Amino acid sequence: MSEAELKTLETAFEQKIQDDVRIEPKDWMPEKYRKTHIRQISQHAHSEIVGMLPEGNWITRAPSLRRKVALLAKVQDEAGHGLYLYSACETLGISRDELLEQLHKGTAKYSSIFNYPTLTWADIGAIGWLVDGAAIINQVPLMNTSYGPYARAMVRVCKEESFHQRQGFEIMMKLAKGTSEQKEMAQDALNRWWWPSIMMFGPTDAESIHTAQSMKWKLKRKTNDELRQQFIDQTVPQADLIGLSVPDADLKWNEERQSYDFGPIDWDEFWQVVKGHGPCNKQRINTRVAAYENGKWVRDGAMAHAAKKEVRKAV
Ligand code: FAQ
Repeated sequence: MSEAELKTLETAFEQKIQDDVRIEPKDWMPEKYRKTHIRQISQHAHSEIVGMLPEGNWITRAPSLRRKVALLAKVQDEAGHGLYLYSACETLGISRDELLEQLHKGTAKYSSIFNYPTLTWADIGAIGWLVDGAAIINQVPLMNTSYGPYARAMVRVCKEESFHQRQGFEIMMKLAKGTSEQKEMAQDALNRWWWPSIMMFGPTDAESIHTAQSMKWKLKRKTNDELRQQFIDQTVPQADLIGLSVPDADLKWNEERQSYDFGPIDWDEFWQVVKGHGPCNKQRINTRVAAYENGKWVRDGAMAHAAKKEVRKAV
C-alpha cells in the first residue's frame, strides 16, 4: 500500500471516530487500535471467567435454595459474558486458543479483584454489591465504545450486571438488618472488599499508560479516576442506608465539589496483586488451567462431531 493510500484510510478512520460511527470488524483500522482492543476486551473476558471462581466457591454452601438458585444463575451469566467478549475479541483476528493461552501463561491480565478470597457468605453479597456495582459503572460508558462488537456485547452484559448488583445489595441489606453476628459479618466483608473494589478502576489518570490514547479512540469514554469517583459517590449513600460504615477514616462529603473526598489508595498492594502476588493469584490460574485440560475431551468430541457433519455434507 502506498503512503498516500494509507493516509486516506487513516483520515477516513479518524473521521469515523470523530463522528461516532462505529468501527466494524471488516473496516480498516490502525494496527495499534486493533491490538489495544484485543488487550482490553480479552482482559475483560478473562475477568468474567476467572470472576466465576470466588463465587463458585459458595454455590454448595449458599444458605437457602433461593440463594443457591440466584448464585448459580449469576455465575452462569458471568460465563455468558466471557463468551460474548471472547467472540467480540475473535473478530479482531485472534483465536480463542491464543487468548486462553495468554491467560494461562500469565501474559494477559484479568481484574485484580478476583485474586481475593471469599471467606464468608457475606462476601457473596459484597461482590454483587461492590464488584458488580463497579463493573456497571465501568461498562455503561462502554456501550458507546467505538468498536461495534464490544459496544453491542456490553448492552446485555450491563443489564445482567445490574441485576447482580441488586441481588448482592439485598444479601448485604438482609445481613445488616439481621442478628449482631450477621451485621458483623456484613461489615467485615465491606471492610475487606472496599479498597480492592476502588482499585478495580485501575491506576490514577496520572499513572495510567493507556487512558489518553484510549480516550482519543473512544475505546474508553471516561477515565479511571472519573469512574472511581462516580463509584464512591454512588456507593457511600448505599452503605449509609443499610447502616454499614465504609472503612475510610478520610471519607468526607465535599460541599464545593458535590462529591466525596477519600483517603489514600494502597497502590503497592494493587501492583503486587496485578503482578501475580495477591492472595489467590496462583490458585485462580491453576484452577483455570485444570478446567481447560479437563475439558479437552469435550472440545475433541465437538471437533470430531463437526468434522463428521462436514464429511456427510460433502458426500
Ligand atoms: N486489574 O493504563 P491502564 C467484572 C492494568 S469485569 C488488573 O489504566 P487501561 C464482572 C492494565 O491492564 C471486571 N490489571 O489500563 C464480574 C494495564 O496493563 P497492560 C473487569 C489492571 O486498560 C463481576 C496497566 O494496569 N472489567 O468485574 C487493572 O486503560 C462479578 C495500566 O493500566 C474490565 O476489564 C486491574 N483492576 O484501564 C465478574 C472492563 N487496572 O494491559 C464476576 C474493561 C489496570 O498494559 C463477578 N476494562 N490494570 O499490561 C477497562 O475498562 C480497562 O482495561 C481498565 C484499565 C479500567 C481495567
